[in-house]
Amino acid sequence: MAKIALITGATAGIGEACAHTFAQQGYDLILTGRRLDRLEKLAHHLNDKYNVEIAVSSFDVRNREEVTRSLDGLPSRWREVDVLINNAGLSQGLDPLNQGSYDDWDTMIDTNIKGLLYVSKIVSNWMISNGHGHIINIGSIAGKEVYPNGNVYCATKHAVDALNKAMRVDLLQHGIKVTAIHPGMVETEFSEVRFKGDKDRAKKVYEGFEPLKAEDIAETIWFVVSRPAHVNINDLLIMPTAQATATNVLKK
Ligand code: NDP
Ligand code: 8X3
Repeated sequence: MAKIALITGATAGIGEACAHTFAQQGYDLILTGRRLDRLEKLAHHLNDKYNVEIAVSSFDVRNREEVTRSLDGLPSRWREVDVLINNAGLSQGLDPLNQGSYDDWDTMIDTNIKGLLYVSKIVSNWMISNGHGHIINIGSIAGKEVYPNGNVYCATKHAVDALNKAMRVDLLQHGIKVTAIHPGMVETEFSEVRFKGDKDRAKKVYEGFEPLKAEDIAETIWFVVSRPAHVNINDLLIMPTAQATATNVLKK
C-alpha cells in the first residue's frame, strides 16, 4: 500500500507544490482547500502523471463542523495518514495595530490557529491509532520575529511555533514526528491575498531580489519527511539568500 499525505491548502502555492512533490514520490494524497475546482483539476493531473490515488476534500478550516464532517466522511482507508502538512493559512492586511480590521484579525486567528488545531486533533488521533505519523506545521519567519504592521499575522505564526512545540511534546509518547517549517518570503498567492486582490502591490513585494519558490519549500518538506526513523527535525527556518531577517532584504 502506498503511503498517504494529507495536505491542507493544496489549491495554491506551497500546498500545491507539496502535492506535486509527494505524488512524484509515490504518495497517495488527500488534498484539501476551499476551491474545489482547483482541487479536482490538480487531482486529475497528478493521477494522470504519477498514477497515485487522490481523495479530494473541500472544506473551510475555520469551520469546525465542516472540518470534522469532511475528514470523518473519508473512507476508512484514508485514515492511515503518514504525513499531515498543516499548510492552509493566510495574512489579511498590513496595518498598524490601532488601525487593524477586526474582520482581518478574526480571519487570520480562525484560519492559522484554530483551523490548524481542528485538523490536527482529528488527524493526530488517526496517527495515534496507526502507531506512527509525521505532522508538518507551516509557520513563518513571522513566527520568529515581529515586523512593523505584521502584528496579528505574526501573533498567529508565533502561535503555530508554540503549537508545534506542544505537539512535539504531547505526541512524543505516541512515536509521532512533529516538525515546523518556517519560511521567509515565498512568491505565491500569499501577498495577493494579504492585499485583497491588489496584484500590483503584491508583485512589488518580490521585486529586486529572488524570493523562495513554493517548490523550494516542498523539497525541504520532503527532505524532512524522508529522514531515517530515528531522526526528527523539530524546527527549520528557511530564507531566500537575499533575506536575512523579516525586514532585512537586499534588493537591487
Ligand atoms: P497561498 O495563498 O498561495 O496558498 C494558501 C492556501 O491556503 C490556499 O490553498 C488556500 O486555499 C488555503 N486556505 C486559506 N484559507 C483557508 C481556509 N479558510 N480553509 C481552507 N484552506 C484555506 O499562500 P502560501 O502557499 O504562500 O501559504 C501557505 C502557508 O505558508 C500559509 O500558512 C502561510 O502563512 C505560510 N507562509 C507563506 C509565506 C510566503 O511568503 N508565501 C512565508 C511563510 C509562511 P483556498 O483559498 O482554496 O481555501
Ligand atoms: C509570510 C512571510 O514575511 O510576509 O509568512 O510575513 S512574511
